[in-house]
Amino acid sequence: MIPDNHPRYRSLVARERIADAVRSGIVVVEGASAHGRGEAFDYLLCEKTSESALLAEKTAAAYLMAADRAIISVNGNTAALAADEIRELAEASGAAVEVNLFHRTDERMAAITAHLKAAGVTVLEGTPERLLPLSHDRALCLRDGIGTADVVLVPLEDGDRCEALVAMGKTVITIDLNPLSRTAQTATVTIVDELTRALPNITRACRDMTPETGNQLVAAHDNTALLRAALRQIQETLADALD
Ligand code: PTJ
Repeated sequence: MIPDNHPRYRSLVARERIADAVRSGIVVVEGASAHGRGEAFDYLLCEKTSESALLAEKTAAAYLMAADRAIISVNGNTAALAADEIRELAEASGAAVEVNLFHRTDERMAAITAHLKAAGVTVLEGTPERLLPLSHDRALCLRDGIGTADVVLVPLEDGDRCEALVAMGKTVITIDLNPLSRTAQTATVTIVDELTRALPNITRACRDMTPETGNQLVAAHDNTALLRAALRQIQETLADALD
């Protein structure tokens, strides 16, 4: 039991959730390693949402609200850390939720779907098809979901699949604490922020969005500038520590 006055309470709770979810089969062991990489980058970002990340979150909300067919793609880590936040974002944005896994097994698909449903998330279900230009099961998705979506939110995504989604002409929004990852560098909108801080900010922005603000955010969007701002943030953290 982690005392709630512990200075690193949020981080320790998240780590414990990931460990529990590894034990229950929702998160793969590789997901625990991915989480640790995220923790390290979050340290360098002072575990806070930066101004540029908040702008990215508002821009993501603008794309989601303007979409014809928006999908939130959920993997094991996202389900374990943020089932409630996913439900709220789906409600606020009108986006549908699809479970889409890198390490895909029928057992994990069922466990993650059940976990999301228990949190009140409506999950798209159906027969997956090989619709993404990728080998192996990473190509599988639902035709009525990611297959025909124009906007896809893929938190903690792998670089190949992000590239494949962009190559299919989709607007890809990612949440990734590593601004140097291939996903971060390839996505249309990269949110360099921690998942459980980012999702409520996107939800809030969806609720407050007007068509005028949305159009302005999309017109002004510059992902390279967002990535550079995140790298500068890390540079400043390191420079301050050296002072
Ligand atoms: O559940 P599955 O089978 O779909 O597998 C999911 C993982 C995460 C294992 C898979 O997508 C994967 O291998 O991802 P990567 O390529 O390791 O990328 C994960 C990225 O997410 C890394 O750049 C991490 O820094 C980042 N990350 C980890 N935890 C968080 C995060 N970003 C935001 N918030 C986090 N909590």
